[in-house]
Amino acid sequence: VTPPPSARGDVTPAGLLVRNAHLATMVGGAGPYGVIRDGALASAGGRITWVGPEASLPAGLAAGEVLDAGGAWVTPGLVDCHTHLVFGGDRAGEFERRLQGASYEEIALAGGGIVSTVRATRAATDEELVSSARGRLELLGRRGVTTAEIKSGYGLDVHTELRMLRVARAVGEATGVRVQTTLLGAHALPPEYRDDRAGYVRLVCEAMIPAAVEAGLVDAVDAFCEEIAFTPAECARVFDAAAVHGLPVRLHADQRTDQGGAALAARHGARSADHLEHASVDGVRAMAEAGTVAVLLPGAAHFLRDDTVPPVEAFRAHGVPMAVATDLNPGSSPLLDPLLALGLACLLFGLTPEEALAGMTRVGARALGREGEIGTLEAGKRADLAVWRVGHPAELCYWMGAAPCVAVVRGGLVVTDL
Ligand code: DI6
Ligand code: FE
Repeated sequence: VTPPPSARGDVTPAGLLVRNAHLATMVGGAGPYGVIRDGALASAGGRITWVGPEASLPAGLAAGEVLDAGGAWVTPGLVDCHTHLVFGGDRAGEFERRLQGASYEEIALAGGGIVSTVRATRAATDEELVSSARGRLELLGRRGVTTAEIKSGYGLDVHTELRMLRVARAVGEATGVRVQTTLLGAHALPPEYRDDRAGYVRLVCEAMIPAAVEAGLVDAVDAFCEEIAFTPAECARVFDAAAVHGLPVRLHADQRTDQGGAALAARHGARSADHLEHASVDGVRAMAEAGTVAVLLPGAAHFLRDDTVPPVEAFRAHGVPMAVATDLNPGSSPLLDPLLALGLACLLFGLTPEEALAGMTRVGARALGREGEIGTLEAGKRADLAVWRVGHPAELCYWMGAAPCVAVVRGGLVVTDL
């Protein structure tokens, strides 16, 4: 890839022409990967203005900066629609204990697990949180991610949850990766509320959500519906509070046990239900009717050594769109490589490479409610692209540990010093 002369400026270039590229546009219904071989793409003002075979490039579009991709593949910038990448500390010690036989649930019930990361996050300074989260987001960015969702959920008090959301926004600004924030106050019961579950759910609904809205820090609300976390009724209360503020909702649903989470998410018109290893076919049907996206997180299944496969065949049969994300978090998915998430989605869950890549582009965008703006290479969408040194898009799922991303384009601005 030859960098254009003014690639490092921090202004949006007036016009960019990407040429000598094979495009995986990921436009639905446009054939496998929406491929355009020997393609070109033009952008102006940060938006894509033209996509097609280079041979048909209209003459007027050739002006402005040129990125010669040298025959590389270009995809939409990756959309990692489910991460928890702001947190203090790590859980490598817990990993060791699990490998000696302790289960994720046993550790959680003994006061470890999510709550141990809550302790570390509350104790961390803003600078510490920014610096560690920034490193993780930079890694994702270098590996082709141009939009990431980041959840709170390791603060579990109003002050620290807002701090997490502020850090999430700050690392977005610092890295240039577009960040969407999600309030996950209902992630675990904090120790100080051990004997007052209802009181904590009230805190989330009546204090946390309004404070996050007031501070302008929140784009969506999530909850963890699980035996070790919150009941369906408690999650429903959180969803009702989100609805009062017009916030879209999502749910950590049926990850470890079938709680009817998929159907609960659908009943509340959730944008997505996530994990879903144990979701029932009834739940899948309800999601199809509600238009709820299934977000698959194979990094967590792999890291927790859970061989239960989400009902992928049913998602296909009922037309539920499948997204794929890293779930980057310290306890169940310390996964810093978006392409490894794609590979695991294929190998553990049986997605095709094309489904997996669509899951981290077009469908990931839909899980964030941004399908009109990002996720495919089409005129009118943001010029967010990733450039890959591969011979075919399936290689993005095939290699394990490769680093084929040679450039990204963010809003029409080329970044080659990855
Ligand atoms: N499910 C997950 O996989 C993460 N959160 C959740 O609700 C795990 C969070 C952790 O273990 O720290
Ligand atoms: Fe998660």
